Amino acid sequence: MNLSLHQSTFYGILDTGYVSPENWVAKYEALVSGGASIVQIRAKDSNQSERYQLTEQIVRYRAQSAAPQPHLVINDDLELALEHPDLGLHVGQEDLPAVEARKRLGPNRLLGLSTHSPEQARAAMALPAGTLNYFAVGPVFATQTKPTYTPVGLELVEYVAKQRPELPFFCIGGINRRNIEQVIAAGASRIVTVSDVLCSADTAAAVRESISIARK
Ligand code: TZP
Ligand code: MG
Repeated sequence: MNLSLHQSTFYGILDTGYVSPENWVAKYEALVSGGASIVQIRAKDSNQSERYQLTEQIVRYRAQSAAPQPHLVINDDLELALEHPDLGLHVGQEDLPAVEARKRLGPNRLLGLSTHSPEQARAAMALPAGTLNYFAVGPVFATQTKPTYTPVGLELVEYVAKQRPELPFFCIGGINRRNIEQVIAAGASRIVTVSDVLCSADTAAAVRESISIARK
């Protein structure tokens, strides 16, 4: 599989905090048809069997779909990622260390890491080549999706962009169609939005609009 993310602009998250089980596959489909390059399954409030079942639904949908599918990653569940050959993994600072995760995943799956400070971003950029496929920077703005985290502000986006990292980075947290322009102006070219697109009645159109603002 081609793991290059250089053409990618939008990263979607299928989050159980916003999407009910009845809408699970339809919202995935909407993120994909809007143009998401990566979709993450984030099921923080689900137990293991629910998480497996929700993942299974998406894996099955992808297998029978004729349309090209984006990368699919699981939040913080290496064992679940290893169950399905086309799953990647996203880890946070408190999760399995990225070097360890890469060893377990092998070279052919997507691996991403969250960062929340200049130190963490520098550490991500300094990991051995081939460890990460991308890192995330945020929360840029305050957000109800991750309410206990202090926003890092556009300053961290500017700082990371100035390092001109070879590794693609995605900005996340409180980003919506009204403020994407500010994030891009700070030097980003890739974004993640969760609630803005998931809470929209037309998620595919919201993703499309986000991408077109980001690429302007
Ligand atoms: N990590 C940092 S901020 C965040 C995550 C998962 C939540 C982003 O959600 P939203 O709704 O786009 O602010
Ligand atoms: Mg985590």
